[in-house]
Amino acid sequence: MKNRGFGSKLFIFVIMIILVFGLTACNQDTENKANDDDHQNTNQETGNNTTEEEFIDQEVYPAEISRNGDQVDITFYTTQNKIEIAKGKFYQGWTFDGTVPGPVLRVKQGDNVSFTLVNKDPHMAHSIDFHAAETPWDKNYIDILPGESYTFDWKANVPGTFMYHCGTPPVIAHIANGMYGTIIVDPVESDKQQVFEPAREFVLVQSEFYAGAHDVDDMINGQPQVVAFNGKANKYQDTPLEAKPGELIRIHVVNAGPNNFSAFHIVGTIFEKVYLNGNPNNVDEGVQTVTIPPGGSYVVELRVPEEGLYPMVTHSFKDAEKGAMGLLKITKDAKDQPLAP
Ligand SMILES: [Cu+2]
Repeated sequence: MKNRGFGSKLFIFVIMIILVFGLTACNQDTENKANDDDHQNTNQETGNNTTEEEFIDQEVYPAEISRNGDQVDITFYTTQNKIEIAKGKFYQGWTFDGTVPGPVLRVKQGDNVSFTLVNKDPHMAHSIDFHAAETPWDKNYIDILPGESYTFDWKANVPGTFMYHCGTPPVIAHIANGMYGTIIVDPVESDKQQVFEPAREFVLVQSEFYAGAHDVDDMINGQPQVVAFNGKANKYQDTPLEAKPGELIRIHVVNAGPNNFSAFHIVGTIFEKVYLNGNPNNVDEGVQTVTIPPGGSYVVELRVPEEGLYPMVTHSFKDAEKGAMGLLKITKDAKDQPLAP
């Protein structure tokens, strides 16, 4: 009897819980519906039938870079900015200096780098991790709180093309939201090491964008919405990278990830030489495709004899279809372009 009494009380209690939660959920549905209606009304008023999203778009502070002999001083500013990751598709970027990827840095082997990170993002901590540096993580790759800054020094001992990124947890989000870039450490010639011959150079950073800046679960378990070279899907379809027939082309390819490997390939060409991590000693010849892990890089060199269009892709075509595709245009009239146009 006692047990049955307890059982029926429990039954009533459970029913009440279900009713309360059911009603709350209904209320939320109604509220969400109301918000959706508001949104649609706003959109109808503006004649815009796409969903308006609120983006944080802070003032941009360009990076400061100065050199005195072999001393290089670099200051980066972290901010949140509205970025365009595909034609007409916007995303809440977390950025170094307002751009995704962040600025391309270029130093010489042997340089002393003094790096300052100023966190202008009022909402969260950020940090820096240079793959080109050898320095203690717990001392220098520390979280910088909003409004604060931190300076540390390191020496560029190893030549190559390296990734840098924000390393604040969850790292996957700080990378997926845009906090990464390229630092090139140009090699110094010695009896053990060659330097690269002059070439027309470009930097391409492959990366993925997921459902939203705060959807960490999708970054971990989902599939990217966009995969891009240099921050925007199909960026070089309408404005290709350009080079002249027969000239040496060197492309520094960094894979920022955060998750997918890149299988970098240029249709209609064979890489004359490829350099793992961009170190001139790590050379292979006559290569069709290079495998670049997240956090890794390859420098590829090629010469293209014939004028025409040559698509640059990741040969992992699910990601090429999501935007990791662009054109290399070989033309006698090739114009000068920046490293990462
Ligand atoms: Cu960050």
